[in-house]
Amino acid sequence: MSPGKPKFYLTTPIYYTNGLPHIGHTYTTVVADTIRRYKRMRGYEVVMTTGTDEHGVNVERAAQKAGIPESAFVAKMAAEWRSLWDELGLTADEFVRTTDLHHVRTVQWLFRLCRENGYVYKGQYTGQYCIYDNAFVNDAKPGDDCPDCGRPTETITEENYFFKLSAFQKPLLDFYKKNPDFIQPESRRNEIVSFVEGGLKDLSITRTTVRWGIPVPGEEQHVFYVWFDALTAYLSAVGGPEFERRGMWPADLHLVGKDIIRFHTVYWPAFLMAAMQPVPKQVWAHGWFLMDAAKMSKSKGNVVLPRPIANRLGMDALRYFLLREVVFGQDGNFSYDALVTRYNSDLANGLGNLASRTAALVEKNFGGKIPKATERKPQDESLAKEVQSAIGDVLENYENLSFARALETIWGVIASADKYLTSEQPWALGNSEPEQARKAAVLWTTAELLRIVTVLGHPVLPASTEKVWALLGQTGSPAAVELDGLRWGQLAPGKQLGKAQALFPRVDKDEAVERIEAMANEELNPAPAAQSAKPAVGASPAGAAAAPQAAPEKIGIEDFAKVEMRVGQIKTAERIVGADKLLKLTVDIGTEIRQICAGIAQYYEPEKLIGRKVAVVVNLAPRKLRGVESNGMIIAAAVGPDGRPVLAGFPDEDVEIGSRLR
Ligand code: ME8
Repeated sequence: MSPGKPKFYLTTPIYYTNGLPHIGHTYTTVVADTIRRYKRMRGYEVVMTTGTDEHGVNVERAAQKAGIPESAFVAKMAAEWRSLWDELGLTADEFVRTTDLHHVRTVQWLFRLCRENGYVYKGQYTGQYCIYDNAFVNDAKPGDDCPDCGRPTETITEENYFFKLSAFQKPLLDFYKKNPDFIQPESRRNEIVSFVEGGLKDLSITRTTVRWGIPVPGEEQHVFYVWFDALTAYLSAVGGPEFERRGMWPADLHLVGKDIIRFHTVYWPAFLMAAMQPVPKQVWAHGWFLMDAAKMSKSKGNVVLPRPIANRLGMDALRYFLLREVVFGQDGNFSYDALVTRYNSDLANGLGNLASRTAALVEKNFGGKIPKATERKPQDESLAKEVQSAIGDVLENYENLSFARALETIWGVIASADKYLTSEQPWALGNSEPEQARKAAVLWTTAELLRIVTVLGHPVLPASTEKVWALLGQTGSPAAVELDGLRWGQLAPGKQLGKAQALFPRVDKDEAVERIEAMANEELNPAPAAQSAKPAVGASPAGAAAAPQAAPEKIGIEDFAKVEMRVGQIKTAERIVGADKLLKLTVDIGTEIRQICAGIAQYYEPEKLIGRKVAVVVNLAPRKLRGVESNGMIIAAAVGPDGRPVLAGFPDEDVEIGSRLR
C-alpha cells in the first residue's frame, strides 16, 4: 500500500468456468471496473479482484465430456475468461483461480482456524443423490428426479464436515445492526435480516462424493464444497493468511448479483467471524439483466454476449448502456434495439456531436486554439453554475453507486450545452471586436463544459473520453485528474486542439442489430472450421469489420454428419416489424412445423414463398433473431459481392418433405 493514500478493495464474484461470460457477468465486471477507475480519481489506492471458480461436479462432468483432465479444462476456461476481460478493457488487478496454490493454502488455513475455534464438527449429511451423475442434487426431496438427467434420485448419507452456522445467528444480527450499510440495497438487507431471524441451520462444507476440489488436510477423501472454497478466494487474492502485509483486507466492497447475496452476507461473515478475521465492509447485490423477461441461459437461446456488441459499437457504448439503462440494484431488460437507440441518441448525437461541433467551431474561428473568454454574460454565468453544481451531484451519485443518475446528470449538462450553442449561435457572429469577444466567450464556455463532462464521464467511458481529452488539446489522461479538485474555470486558453477523430459514428439500427446478432450466433454456434477465429474486439466501431476467417480446415465425414439437413416446405411467411432483412417462416420438416427466421426479406416476397421446398438445418440450437425465436436454418447461397441470398431448392423432382440431405 502507498503511504498516505486510503485503500479500497473491491471484488466481482469468482465466476464459474462451466460457461463463458455473457452480458450478466460483464455487467458486474463493468460496474467494478467503473468504481475502480472512479475511486482512483478520488485518490484511493484501489485493488479490484475477479477470477474463476473452478471446482465441483459440474467441472468434473464438463472435463469428462471434453475428454481432458479437469486441470487442463479449467486452465483453458480461465484463460478464456481472462483474455475476454482483457479484450474488453476490464482488467482487474488480481485474477484469482480457485485452483491456485495460494488459494488452496488459504482455504485450508481458514478451515483450521474455524476448527480450532470450535466451529467445525464431523456429522452425517443426508441428501438426494443422482447415482448416474455422481452428485447430490441440492434442494431435492426424496422421490424427486435429477434435474440434469431426469432419472430418480436416491437418499444417501455421507460423512461431512459441518460448520456451526447456527451459532452465528445473534452475532450476525448484531453485526447487521451495528453496520447498517453492510448489505445494499436496503430491500436486500431486510430480506437477509428476516432470513437470519428465522434461524440458521449448520452447513455442510465438505463432500466425500466429489473428487475435484480442495482436500481437507490429512483427510484427502473430504474436499471443500463450493462456498467455503469460493468465498475464500477474495482473501486469497490479497495475501491469504498473510493479508496484513498487503494491507487490503477487509474488502471494502463485494459486488454480486442478487442470486448469491445470502452466501456473501450470511455464510461469508460467519466463516470469518469463526476464524476471528476481519469481515468485509459492504456487499452490494445488483439485479439481473433479463432477456425477454427471463434469466439468460444457453439452453433457452437467449444469451447476450459482450464481444459482438463491443465489436460493432465499441466497449464504451456497452458500458454506457449497462449503467445508464437500469437503476443499479434493480432488474432490467436487455434489448439490442434499446442499446442501439441509446448509442445513436446519447453517444453519437449527444457527446460525440458536442465534441465535434465544439472542435469545428474553435478550428474555424480561432485556428484551433482554445480562445480566452474576456466577458461573462448572465447566460455564461448560469451555465457555469449548472456545471459546477453537476460536479457535486455526479460525485455523490458515483459514491452511492447510482450510476444511472450520475450519467443522467452528465447528459443533462450536455443537453444544456446544445441549447446554449443554439441560442448563442456563435456561427452567426461576425468579426467585429465585440462579436469576436462574444464568440470567444461562448466557445471557451463550451470547451470548458466539454472538459468537465470528459473528466466526469471517464470512469464509465474510458476509451472515448481519452479521445475527447486529446481533442481538447489536454495532456496526459482524464484518469489523472483528481476529481476532488475539479472546478469550473480551469481550462487554460491558448491550447491547440488535437486531431479530430470519429468518436461514435451514427449507425443504422437494423444493420447494427443484425450484425451483432450474426456475430453472436457465430460465437454461440461456431462452425467447426471457425472455432478459433474469434473476431478481435476493437474499442471503436472501426474495429467492426467482418470477423477474420480461419484458414479452411478439412473436416471428417463424422463432423458433416453432425449437421442434420432435411427437406422442408414453407407454410407461412411474414415480415418482422423493425427488421428489414428478416422473414418469419413456418416450415414443415416432416416430423413437425418449425418457426424459422431467414435473412431473405430484401430478395423474396413472403407470399411467393408459400409452398416452396427448401433445405433446412434442423438440429441447430434455437436462437433469437430480433427477439423472434428461430428454430433451424434455411440454406441459401450467398451470391455476388453483397451476398444476395438464393434459396437452395429441388427443381428437378418432387422430393418428399422431411427427406434427409446427405
Ligand atoms: O455464482 N444479470 O458464479 P456465476 C446480472 N461462482 N448479473 C448476472 C447475470 C444476469 N443475468 N448472470 C450472472 C457464481 N450475473 C459463483 C460465485 S463468488 C465467491 C462465487 C453475474 O458464474 C452476477 O454477478 O454463476 C452473479 O452473481 C454472477 O454473475 C454469478 O456468476
